[in-house]
Amino acid sequence: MPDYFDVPAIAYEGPDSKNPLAFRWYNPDEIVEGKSMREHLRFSVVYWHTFRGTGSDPFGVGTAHRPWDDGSDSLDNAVRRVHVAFEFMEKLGAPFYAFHDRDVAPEGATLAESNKNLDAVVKVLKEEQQRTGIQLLWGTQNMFSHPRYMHGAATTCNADVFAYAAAQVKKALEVSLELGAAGHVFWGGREGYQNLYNTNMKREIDNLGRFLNMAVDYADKIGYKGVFYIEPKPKEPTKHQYDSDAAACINFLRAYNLTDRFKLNIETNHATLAGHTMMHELEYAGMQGMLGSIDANTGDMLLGWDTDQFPTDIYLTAQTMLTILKYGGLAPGGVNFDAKVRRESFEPIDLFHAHIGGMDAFARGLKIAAAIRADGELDRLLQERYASWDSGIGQEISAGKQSFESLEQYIMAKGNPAPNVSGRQEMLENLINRYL
Ligand code: XUL
Ligand code: CO
Repeated sequence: MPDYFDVPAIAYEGPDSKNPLAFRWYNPDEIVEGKSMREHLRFSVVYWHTFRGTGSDPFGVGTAHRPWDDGSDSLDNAVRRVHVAFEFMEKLGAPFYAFHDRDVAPEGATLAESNKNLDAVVKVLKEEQQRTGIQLLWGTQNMFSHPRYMHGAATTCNADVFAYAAAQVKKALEVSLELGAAGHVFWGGREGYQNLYNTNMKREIDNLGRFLNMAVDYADKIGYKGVFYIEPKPKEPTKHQYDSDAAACINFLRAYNLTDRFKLNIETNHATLAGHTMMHELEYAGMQGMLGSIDANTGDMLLGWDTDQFPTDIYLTAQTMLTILKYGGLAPGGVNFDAKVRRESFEPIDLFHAHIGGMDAFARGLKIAAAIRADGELDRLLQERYASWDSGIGQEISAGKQSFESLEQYIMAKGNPAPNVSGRQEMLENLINRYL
């Protein structure tokens, strides 16, 4: 097998290293809170951006220089890409990857032909997984690129397209089973609307609930036991996606009896498009027991779309890891780099720089979060803030032992509530800065 990247395996060299092709923080075997960094972070490389991204944007064609790719839709090209991908992931030391069905194998003229192409590539993926030990974090299906899905897939107005989508997911689940995927993602693709004048929202959302229940039934039937994830995103491509944020997704999952089988895959840039922070979305999912996995990336404050840039901001990764540690980690989910190099970074080596930076930012975020937790000061301050709920009237309210009438009696007798205490916003922000 030829070497497609003229790069040695990326090693940990420590914070003082000036080598751009080395890790300064990600030290896979280093133990943090009793687990190795490798186990905490479970890094995953995405096939769609890293091996299929061309660097095109709405204003111009692709710029990416990928000498191994002949640009054709041939199976040969697809199989060669598999070898490139595994060489890349092996050299990077990423234990996981993720793909959509159409990322790895060309779409044929019929579904039967697409399935045949997929089978041929899955065979090679499986061999490469066995050779390297790299595993599939999650599989998924592309139900948004082809024109048949212009009105959506599970939420389409065209029942035949719903049937096509069901058959496509059936096959994708068989692939997830075959490759031992730890999870299977449903990102809403074109499930949403541009205009409520032509949309029967109830019918569309009922159909989405029905579709995902059929997916669960089929997974049970074939014995696929991976976790299902919904990936919230508020807009793009439609102006209103049904899975708009963590709260909307959890409400949907409850309404359609899907919470046993589904968790959420929270993506940073989607959180910010929804007007939330990543920490908010993680906290919301975590407190509901629905935090599954994350798509790690970042947007650009000055661009209004899903730019999917690699994360380098230590504040962001520290907040992300603080919340993830609070809810007991991500496994069997992971930190999946749903991120792309920017158009100007067109050389293959840029793929390494981008991932190394993202992995280091997360490793550093993990260490900062663990230090904050070990110190315990933030926790103590939080507990103190809610101390009124740990005894007396607060404890009784929490235990369900009070009513409006008894509370009226209580406060009438007391006269005025106990005085408020400062929220100490600035002090807390300064406290976090101490660990960075
Ligand atoms: C789209 C997005 C997807 C999902 C998988 O914004 O994030 O790539 O992660 O379908
Ligand atoms: Co994503």
